[in-house]
Amino acid sequence: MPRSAHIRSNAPRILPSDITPQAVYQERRQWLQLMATGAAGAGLAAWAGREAMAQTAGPGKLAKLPGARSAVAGAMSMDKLSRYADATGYNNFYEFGTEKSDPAQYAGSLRPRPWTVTVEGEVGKPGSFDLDQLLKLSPMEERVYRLRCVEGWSMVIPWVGYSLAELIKKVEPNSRAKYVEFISLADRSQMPGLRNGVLDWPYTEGLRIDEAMHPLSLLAFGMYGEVLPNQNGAPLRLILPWKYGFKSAKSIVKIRFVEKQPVSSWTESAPREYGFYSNVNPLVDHPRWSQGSERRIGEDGLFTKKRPTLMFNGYADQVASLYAGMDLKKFY
Ligand SMILES: Nc1nc2c(c(=O)[nH]1)N[C@H]1C(S)=C(S)[C@@H](COP(=O)(O)O)O[C@H]1N2
Ligand SMILES: [Mo]
Repeated sequence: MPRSAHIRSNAPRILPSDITPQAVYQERRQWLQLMATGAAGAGLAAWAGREAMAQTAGPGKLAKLPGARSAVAGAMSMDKLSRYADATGYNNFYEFGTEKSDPAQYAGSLRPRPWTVTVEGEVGKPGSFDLDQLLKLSPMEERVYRLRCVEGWSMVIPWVGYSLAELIKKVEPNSRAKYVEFISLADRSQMPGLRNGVLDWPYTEGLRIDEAMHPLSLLAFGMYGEVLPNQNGAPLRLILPWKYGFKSAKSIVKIRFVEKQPVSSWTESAPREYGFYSNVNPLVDHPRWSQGSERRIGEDGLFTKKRPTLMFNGYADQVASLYAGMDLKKFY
């Protein structure tokens, strides 16, 4: 992220608050107890699913988009959920401005429908997908992921979507498809921040194909049981919980399969600061600050201790094998 976003001292203050209402907390405890007894039979799974939905309901202003509790390993963080108000009010979406409060304030001009995603490059079946086609492509799952921003804060959000692999399989990548590039919408009539030259638009991100195919890589259409609010990347975005937040591109319009490693917008803007991999790694400092700890948004009272940042954001059991033998200081 550019210097301005990180060292600004008048950044909006997050008020310390008790983020989880008691009822929600109770439900979560019940669910944990259920899991602890190993009682995950069909009936109970349905019960747990209902509890999960009750637990993660949004404020009810947007269209409902429920998802079944995910069975993907690592998909259900047991950490306390972030408040919906924080998840939708403290955002990075530079197409709407660089202040954390800008996306909530200005993303109303984004039109998430109708929406088309174009798939091109090294695939057997290139083409365009309409949003409604994508919504029906695979069953929706709810996944509670920890998301850590490279700026040193994190949140815990119940996303709704399905593995990106489901879409990738449908378009049949060929043997030259070594990487996948994701391109966000860049429309000046909808995105006032594009007038600002802070990044080279459109916002572009990239993954190695095996990272993109990993079951934890989520193509998200919703959060808190509803469709995505505009400021969170409506109508569809990526969520990769083991990578810094900026790898999770929002409002995607194009997916391109390529042979050569693509250059993302952040790497282009500051290659020393933002590498291609950008795995959460407490051992690799950002050139201007440590990555060893983080503050959980909603927990940050004046005297609240920061949390230690975990390797791969705590998802090492699931993803470390993707990087076996790689020097992760070199490939940061
Ligand atoms: N198109 C686009 N995608 C983006 C960004 C952005 O500015 N534009 N910011 C990234 C960063 S830095 C983070 S931390 C996450 C924030 O997601 P959230 O606002 O839903 O928490 O989105 C990522 N995806
Ligand atoms: Mo970020």
